[in-house]
Amino acid sequence: MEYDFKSIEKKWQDYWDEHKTFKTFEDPAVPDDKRRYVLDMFPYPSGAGLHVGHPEGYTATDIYCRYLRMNGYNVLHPMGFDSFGLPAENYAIKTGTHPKVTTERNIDIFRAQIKSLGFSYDWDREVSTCDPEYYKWTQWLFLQIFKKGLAYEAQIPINWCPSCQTGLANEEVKEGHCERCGHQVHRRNLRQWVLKITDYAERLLNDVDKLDWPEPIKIMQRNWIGKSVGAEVTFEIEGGHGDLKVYTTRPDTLFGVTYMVLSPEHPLVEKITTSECREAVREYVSEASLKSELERTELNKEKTGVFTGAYAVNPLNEQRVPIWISDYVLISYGTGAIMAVPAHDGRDWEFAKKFGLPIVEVLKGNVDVQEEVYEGDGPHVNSGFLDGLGMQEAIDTVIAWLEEHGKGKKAVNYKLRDWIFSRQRYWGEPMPLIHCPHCGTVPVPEEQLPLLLPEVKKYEPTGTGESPLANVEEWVNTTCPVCGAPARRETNTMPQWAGSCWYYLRFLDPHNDKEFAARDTIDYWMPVDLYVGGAEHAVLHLLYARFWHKVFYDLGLVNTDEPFARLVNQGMITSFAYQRPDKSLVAVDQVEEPAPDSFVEKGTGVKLERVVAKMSKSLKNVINPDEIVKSYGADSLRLYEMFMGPLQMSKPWSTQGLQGVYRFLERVWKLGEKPVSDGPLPAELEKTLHRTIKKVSDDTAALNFNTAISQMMVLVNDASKADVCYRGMMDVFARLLSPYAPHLAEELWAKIGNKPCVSLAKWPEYDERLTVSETVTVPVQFSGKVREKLELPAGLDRDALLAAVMADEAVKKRLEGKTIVKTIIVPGKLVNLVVK
Ligand code: ANZ
Ligand code: ZN
Ligand code: ZN
Repeated sequence: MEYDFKSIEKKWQDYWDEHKTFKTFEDPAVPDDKRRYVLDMFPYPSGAGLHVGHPEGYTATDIYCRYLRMNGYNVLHPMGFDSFGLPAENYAIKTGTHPKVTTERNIDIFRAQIKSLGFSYDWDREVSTCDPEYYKWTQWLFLQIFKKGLAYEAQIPINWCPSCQTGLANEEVKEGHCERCGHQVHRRNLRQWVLKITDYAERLLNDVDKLDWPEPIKIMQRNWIGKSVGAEVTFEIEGGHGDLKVYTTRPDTLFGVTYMVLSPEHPLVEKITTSECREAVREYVSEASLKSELERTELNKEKTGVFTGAYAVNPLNEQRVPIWISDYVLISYGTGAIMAVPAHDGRDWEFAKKFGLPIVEVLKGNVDVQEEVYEGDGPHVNSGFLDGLGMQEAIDTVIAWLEEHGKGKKAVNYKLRDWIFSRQRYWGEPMPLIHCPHCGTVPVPEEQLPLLLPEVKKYEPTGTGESPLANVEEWVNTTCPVCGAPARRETNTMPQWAGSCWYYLRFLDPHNDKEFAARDTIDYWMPVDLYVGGAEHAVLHLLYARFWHKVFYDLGLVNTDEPFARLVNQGMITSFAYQRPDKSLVAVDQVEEPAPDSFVEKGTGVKLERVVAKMSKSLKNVINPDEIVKSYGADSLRLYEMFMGPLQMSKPWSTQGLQGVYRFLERVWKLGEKPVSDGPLPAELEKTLHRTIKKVSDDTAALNFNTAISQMMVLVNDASKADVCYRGMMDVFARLLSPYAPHLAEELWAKIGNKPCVSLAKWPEYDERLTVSETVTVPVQFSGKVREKLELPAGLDRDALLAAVMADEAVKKRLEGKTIVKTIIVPGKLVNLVVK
């Protein structure tokens, strides 16, 4: 018989469904250290369907879950859909279909696609964030945050996308453009709801240290929070205009201050500007208001500014310094005003040069500060009582002096801003708040939740800055739940992040209609032991979810102060692309391969270079998982995506590689077709078998799936040499294969007469004495330079050797953030990785 993956896969998927094989219970008999919560970043069900990046992470967690289950763990492994948000709404507007309709349709497609891959989710726990049963609790949790005083309304300049006609969080603006639609973003004053994430800045920062997360993500979170330690210094403004406070990280440079700068939006600008300067200042302020924050702070940009005519007095030496305004000082950071030290700050230096302001050296470096800025350390000079001190010593000394004289104090600032939490859009959770003319803003009573999103005919943004909900009179007009007077509902909706801030908690108890999740289920499962997803969520989702979770912790709603103990980022699956000598790219269907590894353009015969690029429609190199499942089966897709390379690395798709994996599964199938023998295993095969159990166990536990697979290939190779299929071998191998290619494994398991199902069978054990093997030392080169020497089993073939090298921790470290462009392998002797 042929390897008929189609009917095998259907048969076992139906079996698992029917028997609810993967349904999970909070079994109290399972001890705490045998419970695991393994979570995927749930998908946003876009109209495009699943792409090959989704199954990568999902397969990884699925293998791990199946492995844990077979090792006696109680495993929670759920899946759901992040279904509110802008793309669905934009798509709906474009196609004239209600977002509810398109979202439901997309979810059905996604679910079917995910199910076709044989993942061991407990589907009874599926959630969808746009389901009223779900968002009832999003609203409830928001109200807890509101009642804790962590939500406030403010008129603030926000990022406004004129195309989406909505406000965007800073995190949704990429280089001045809307992350969703690419349109340039403007600044606009709007009434907004804001969450006080800054109240949690210090804890969000400190607790990063205790997370088992990839270092690059931890660094990004720290930088995003951006803690800065310095001082607030008070300067007196001449002419009885009061005080001017500045934030500086370098109070030690106070003797080098030669001017001050206010942000154009600073409230003192109006007050202190002299009549001679008024006109120029007004003009400058109005020009600055048109620029985005990004444009204003661009480093290379020529400095601009105007003098206000006013002077401040340096608290240390009583010197008069002119006060200017310039757009390189932002209103949103520190105090919105700075003391300028051109000798030792690059931006100030450029500004001083441009406007002919004096430059006074106060730290001795080896440069002439009139010619170039000096930002290094050194003994202080021209600095009175600070002379001779180094930077840190001087900072401490000045702060002590300032505090003693009431002229300033130590201060801490964060780059992190409060989180603008409202959107002027339709397709989101309505905010459960009511504006009463007598009582102010009051919560919708909890027993009235969910506050349903009203059905509307027009869900297009109004463009006025109000959400389309504002036009639904019968919904907006209500009565105040406190005093009964006529009142209006809040019409802003929540941002897409709201639903994904807590979905991992709803999975614990998805059908509970009394609470967002019963406390005992939270205590049973939390925190998430392993969270797998793309690195693109480094700061957005992961920071917001941590924030909400900490608030819940403070409210006594959850038992841990962090939601995700361990995080793994899957690498991106890229594709090959083909480049002409002028670096322009050629669509894949225009490429010919006259000889191995040589590529030319069809028609023209121009020589092409093969490069790695993101999959894109225009290059025709997008891989559709559905088609792969159709032609090769889910087991092949799963196995191939894991075999491509280490999970965390970015790797290019290769159809040849996929075919290689398919042939391997075919061999496995053929092995199972041989007559079954109950005889003892030949000695060599027995050794290979035990080595394989050990390697697959260790590698699977460490998420090194590619090397586990290559070891299974070694075993199948050895086992295929016999004319029979040894039951003793297949009984073990089916179990080892089961997490990876679960459908075929079930079939083989049944074929040798075992009762279903192998997915719940006990993981095999090995005899340590049978696993020792000869080893060789293999030098590993990076672009030709030997960087590591690895002890590896003798006799590995090219693929197995490469896989073993790539699984090494030291090698993985060196490869972080790099791409392998070429590999040179001499089995038993050398591996050279050419990296970029
Ligand atoms: C004097 C000085 C001298 C500064 C020196 C630096 C070097 P971080 O580390 O990012 O916190 N600054 C303060 N508020 C600002 C604002 N609203 N817009 C633009 N720049 C602002 O940077 C703090 C430093 O950035 C502060 O320290 C201030 O310049 C500037 F040799 O003060 B410094
Ligand atoms: Zn947009
Ligand atoms: Zn009222």
